[in-house]
Order: sequence, then structure tokens, then C-alpha cells
Amino acid sequence: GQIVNLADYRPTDFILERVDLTFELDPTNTKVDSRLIFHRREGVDPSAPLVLDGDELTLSGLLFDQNELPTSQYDATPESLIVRDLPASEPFELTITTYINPEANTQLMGLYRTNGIYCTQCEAEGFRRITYFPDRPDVLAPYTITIIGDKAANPVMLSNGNFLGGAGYDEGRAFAAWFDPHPKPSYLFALVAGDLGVVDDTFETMSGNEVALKIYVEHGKEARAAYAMDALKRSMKWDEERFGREYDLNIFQIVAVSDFNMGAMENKGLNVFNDKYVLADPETATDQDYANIEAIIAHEYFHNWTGNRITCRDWFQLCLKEGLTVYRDHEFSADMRSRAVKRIAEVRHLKSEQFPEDAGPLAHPVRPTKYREINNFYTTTVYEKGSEVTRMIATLLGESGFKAGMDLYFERHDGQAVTVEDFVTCFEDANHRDLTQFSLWYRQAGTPLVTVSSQYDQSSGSFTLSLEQMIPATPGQPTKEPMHIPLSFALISDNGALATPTAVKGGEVTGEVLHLTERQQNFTFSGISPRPVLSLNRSFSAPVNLHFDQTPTDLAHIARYDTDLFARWQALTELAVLNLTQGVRDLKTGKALTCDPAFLSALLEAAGDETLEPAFRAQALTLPSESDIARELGGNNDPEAIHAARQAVLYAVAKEGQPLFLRLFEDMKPAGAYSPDAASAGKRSLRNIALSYLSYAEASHARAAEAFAAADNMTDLAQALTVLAHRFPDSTQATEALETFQSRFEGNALVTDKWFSIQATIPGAGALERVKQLMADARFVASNPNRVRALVGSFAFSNPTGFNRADGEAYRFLAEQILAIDQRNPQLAARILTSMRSWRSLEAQRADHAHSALMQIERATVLSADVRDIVERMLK
Ligand code: DPP
Ligand code: ZN
Repeated sequence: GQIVNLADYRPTDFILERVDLTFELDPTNTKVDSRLIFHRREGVDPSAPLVLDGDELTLSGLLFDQNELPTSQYDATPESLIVRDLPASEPFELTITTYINPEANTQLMGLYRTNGIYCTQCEAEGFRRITYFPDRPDVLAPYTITIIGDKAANPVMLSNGNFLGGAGYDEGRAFAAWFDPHPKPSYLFALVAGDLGVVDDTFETMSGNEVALKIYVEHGKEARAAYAMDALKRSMKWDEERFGREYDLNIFQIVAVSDFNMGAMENKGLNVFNDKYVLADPETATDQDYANIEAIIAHEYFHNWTGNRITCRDWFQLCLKEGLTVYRDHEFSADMRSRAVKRIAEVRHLKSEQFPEDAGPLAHPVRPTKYREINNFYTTTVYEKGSEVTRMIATLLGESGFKAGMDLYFERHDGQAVTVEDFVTCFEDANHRDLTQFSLWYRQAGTPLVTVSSQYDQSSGSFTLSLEQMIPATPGQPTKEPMHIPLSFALISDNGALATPTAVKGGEVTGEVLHLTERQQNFTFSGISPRPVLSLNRSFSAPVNLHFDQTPTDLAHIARYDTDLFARWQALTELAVLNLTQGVRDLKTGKALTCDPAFLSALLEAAGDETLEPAFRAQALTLPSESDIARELGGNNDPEAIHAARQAVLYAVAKEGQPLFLRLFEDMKPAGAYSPDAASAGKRSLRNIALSYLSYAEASHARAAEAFAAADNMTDLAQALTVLAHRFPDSTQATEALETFQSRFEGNALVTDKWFSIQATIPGAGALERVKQLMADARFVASNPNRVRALVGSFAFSNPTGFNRADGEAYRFLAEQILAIDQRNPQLAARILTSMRSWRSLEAQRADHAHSALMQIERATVLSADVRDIVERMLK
């Protein structure tokens, strides 16, 4: 791949007016006729040729205004079609014919087959694998689609927009026609055809339009789409109420397919989903699965306005639709569930996935300025950090200021392909505010580090806070400008009440938000007595690392008194981190690990506090993960030592809290039949974490084995199985439970994925052999991305001790797998390879092995652009 630079952006020479596509479906030889109406943009050189994108295409026919074009007038290669001598200003029509082979399309980009179904994925650059086209997001046009296919094999034939009609076509074949009146870029095109079951419903929009809702699934799975349908209706309603956004076609369709590279895709009026984010019932889906379905259904639906009606000018602007839409789906889930618990989960995810990305060789700004392979920029930085940047705009402007900016954005840019600057300008204009410095969040990569110290002067009653920001160097960005960092804070008195200063000096403070805008800044609060405890970055108002040597006593004070639940969790986590990192150091120097009693009592107090919701208490009890600890330690990491220290802390908590855990395990069983609602899910999560601690305190698998036998839903079953398999991998109980589990759900691939990933994440050096054996299992289908992610992905991403074996065997294994996967599906291979993004922070011997494995990949003779881009950046 060539490097693409943001600075080189220029509009197309030709404007596309209309698109009319006819597909004659055939599993191995589908004919695509594409009629495109263009005219030359005003002011463009009349001799400039029309350049269309292709990818592995062969041109089979080309007509100009229905007449054959002389071959001297065009050049066709697999990658492009260039047509010369075109009219200076009047519109003309090109008819392009290509034949494509969906069955052979293992990349799952363009038109492909999954379980006998035709399906498309066009974002980012898949449409050019269907036909030659100006395949870029700033080319918008209305589409008319005709699908002709074998009648028996394709009772369902779908595309974007509204259904025009369909009937018999010729002997054995039928046709269906669709029209999408909303101009859209090619990446939002979709086609689905095959024999599918459907679940029907309707939604009445706020202005009284009735929308037909349809979810298509494999026959027999209809009942498992009920929750997704419910989530869709709630999403549609919420977007009307919260953002004033109404749906704009008379039909909205979702199709669940089993082979899909991403979670889902927001094609206009026809979302295509990885079936794992549609299908759920209590026997086979966990509470987390339900929550994911709700969030992703909402996310794709919300794209209808943030992404589809207003799209991106170019792919550098990806965060414009993704960061914003993630923010919207986060807010939706927060409204549907518990806001504090949702925020904790978001921050956990951000810190465990995005922070390492931002601290390693793959770091890039939320709005990058160059790429070699755009598929590699669907990252947690663009999505999650992009969402955090949107959240900060809302924090800076307040609820009504944010709403005014969003309303202006929808009004001003509807139907356009725009930039991050256009977006930010709407907030500036609606609020008469300059966001120039704030916009650095889009341009500067790296997680800012804010160093905090404080001083209290009893005699004057003044509290001084010294803040210093540092943004680490990242690839291509050695130096950084100071950013605008909004930090939510509270000063907590010794009795737990929040202190209100009489005056503030040194910088801007609005409400409970302090604005750090300089490299170094002192804020002085007066009228404070006695000495307060500072709670900083409450609700995680800014995605930064804090360096703040708060005493365990102060942290425990915040954990007990802060009115922001998130801040209480954050203080407990900070306490846990202190103990975990000290534990690693102690182990390395041969000292016995001891847990600070202040930490244990603060943690157990929160866990036992019946005034707090169970889901929060479960979050509090979930200690930072091994990779969180590695991140906190910063470098020269030994995953074995980290694992051992964490196990020791778990054991100490378990021993100290045993009576509490016994009580929680008894009390937290929700009454009645399983329901996926947040309150019941919260109880289950608290009960299951109690079970896990009891497995340490009792040093026995007996309770988990009983829980496994008694479970009447997948959440409890999978948790009990995880305790058995991870804590007692060599016990017959674990072996038997794994067998029971698999045979009970034989044939259910999504459950098999849980079975794969539970085994792939069993800690210890033995994991590699286990993974190899499972790859030979007949249930492992190497061409299916969900299977590969569940087994190989879980192993590489989520098994720190197993994957980081000291002998480097697992790195070599992964290198071989990456090369094999790359032959079929480069996007998937590149994604899984990012599991090694933190290799430089390993201790020397492991880092060395990791380096050799990466070199092994880099030296391969055949390598996709996707994997080459990742591996070269990781080695730089
Ligand atoms: N389908 C992916 C998403 O919704 C890419 N647009 O984020
Ligand atoms: Zn998205």
C-alpha cells in the first residue's frame, strides 16, 4: 500500500449523480452491471480523465451512453479503470460490467458468501471489489439496486433504502428492486440474499411515520432475535428523545451473519451484523452478551445520523462518525442501565485497550494524518478515545451548550461529507467559544500524564493544587503542545462533606471542573478548613494518567465518601494498584507479599455496603487485570511475577472477606426466572465474583462444581466453568465440566466460542499446547473470524502468562498463525497481530523472542498490505 496523506486531499474531478446497479447472483460468477451518471466538476481541466478504483477486478464491458467505447479511450487494470476524452461539462453515462466470485472471497470484503447467504461488507474500501467506482466517502449519490437470483435459493433479496418491488424474472429466477433516496457513499452499500428467517415488528416515529422493522436470521433462530429487536426499538426512541433524530426510511433491516470481520456495519437501512451481536437467549447468552447486543444495535442504528446522513469527507475523519457514535451509544447504555457502572466499564476498557495502544508503536492521533492501510485505523484510539474527546466537549460546554452544537451540526451538514473541523466549528459557533487548544485532542497522540501535588495551609485556609502536564512522544510526534484538560474534582472534608471554596485563583474553574490549559499551573482554593482530600478526574472527565502520590488513607477516604460513584471505584482501584505493583516488586526481591489492611478494609467495606448497587460492588471487587498491572509498572515486565502477585492479592482478599463472600453467594441469586435486566445482571455478577473468591478462600473446586451443576443460565454456567478451568485446570471436575458444556451445546457455534476462549485463557505455560489441540478440533473452523478470535485471539490478547511464555514458543506460534490467517483474511490477521503491540515493555528475554517472531513475519515473502503495515510499525 501507498501512504495516503491528509494534506493531499482534493475533491474528485467528476461528480457522481446517480448509481444504478444490477446484480445477477451466482455463487461463483456474479454479474454486476453498474450504470453511473457523471458530470465534470466546474473548473476542472476538460482533458482530465475519470479515474475509478478497483481491487482484483476484471473489466468485462464498458459502454459510454450505451455505446461501446474504443479501447484506446480507457485503461483497465485490477486496481483501476481510467477513462479519457470525456465531455467537458454535460452529464454522461458509463455502464461497467464485471464478474465476481463471492464463493472465493475469503477476505470477507466486497460481496461474499457465508453459510450459503450472499452478503457484503464495503467499509472502508470493499465496494471496489464489486465494481469500478469512485470508492471514497465524499462521493454521494442515490442508488437503485436490482437483484436477480435463483428463486429457490434466494427467497430473500435485500439492499438499502425502500423496497420498490419484485417478482419472477425468468425461469427459476426472481428479481427484487430497491431504491435509496438518501445520497450515500459506496461504503454504506449493502446487499444480502439467501434463504433466511425473519422477525417482524414496527416502530412509529415521533412524527407519526410507521417503520417496518425486520431482523433476518438463519431459520430456527428467530426467537433468539427478540432481545435485539427490543434494543432496536429502544434505540430509535432514545435517539428521538435525546438527540431529536428521527428515522428516515419506511423500513429498517438487520441481517445476522456468521462470518463477519467486525462487530456490525451500519449500511443505510440494512445493517449487517456479526450474529454474535444479535442472537441471545438465557441458555446460550451471558449478561455481557445481552449488554453488548444492546450497545451495538444502538451504535449501528445511531450511525444513521452520525455517519450516514452526515458522513466523513475522507477516512482521516473516521472519528467524526465513530468517536461520536460510540459516545452516543455509551450515553444510551448509561440511560438504559446504571450510569456509574457503565462509566466504570468504559474506563476499564479504555485503559486496558486504548492506553496501551497510545503508549506503544501503534500510537496515532484520534484524527490521523497519514495511513498505509485504512483497515488498520478502526482502532480503540479512533473509537474509544474519539468518544472521550466528544465527552470532553460535552463537559466543557455543559448539557445545553453541547446540545446546541449538535443541533447546529445536524442542521448545517445534513447530506454532506465533512471534517472534524466542521464538527468542532459547530460547537464553537453555537457557544461563541474558541476550541482551538481543545482541538489538539484530535491531533496529538499519546495519553497525557498529569502530575499532581497539593499543599494545605491551615492558617489561611487555602488549598493549593499544582498540576503539570506532559504528553509523551509518539511515532512521528516527538514534541507536544500543552492541551486543554478538563478535570472534574471535589474537595472532601474529614466528615465526608464536600467543601466549597470561597474563591479560586490560578486558572479557570467552572462548576466542579478545573481547566488545566498550561504546561504547569497552580490552582489556589480559599476558605477551606480543615485539610480536604482531593478527588480528581472524577467520572474520568479526561482520558489521562494521573501521577499523584495520594496516601492510602486519603484514597480510602475518597472510596468511602465521594458522591461520585465512579470516583469511589477509581480510588479503590488506585489502592489495589499500589498493593499489586508493590506485590510484584516484593516477589522479585524475594520478600513475602503483604496486603495493606487499609486496602482490604476499604475494598470489603464497599463490597458489603448494601446501599450500593450490586453491579458496582462487583466492579469494585474485580481487581485490575494482569495487563493493567503491566501498564502501571511501565516496563521490563515479567508476566509470571505479575500473575503471581495478583494471585497473592486475590488470596489475601478472599481470606479476609470469606464470611462476606459466603453471604453474597447465598443472597445474590436473583429470584424467579432469568431476566437480562441490569439489576439482575448486577446481582449475578456480584454472586459470581464471590464464587471466584471463595474458590481461593476454600482452596476447593467443590463450590464451583456445584454452581456449574445448578446453573440455569449461561452467565452462571460460564462463570462456574471459568472458575473450574482457570483455578483447577488439572482437576477431573474441570475436565468433566468442559465436556458437559460442549456436549450440551453441540452445534451452537457461539457457545463453542466461549468454550474455546475459556480454555485459551487458562493461565500458565500449558496454554499453548491446549490451543494447538483445540485448533485441531473439528469445531474449530479456520475460515470463521469468530472462531479464530475466540481461540487464537483470546490466547494472544487475554492470556498473559500463557502467551508470554519465557521460551518465546507462543510468539513463534502466533507468527505462524498470522501468516496462515493472512492468506485468507488480511484484516483479521492484522487485527490479531496487534496483540503484540506492547512487546517492548516486556523484560529483555521475552522482548527478544517477541522481536524475532515479528521479524519472522516481516521477512515472509507473501504478506498483505494490512499485516505489513502493522508489523513494520511495531518494529520501528
Ligand atoms: N461497522 C463498524 C462500526 O459500526 C464500522 N463502521 O463501528
Ligand atoms: Zn461505528
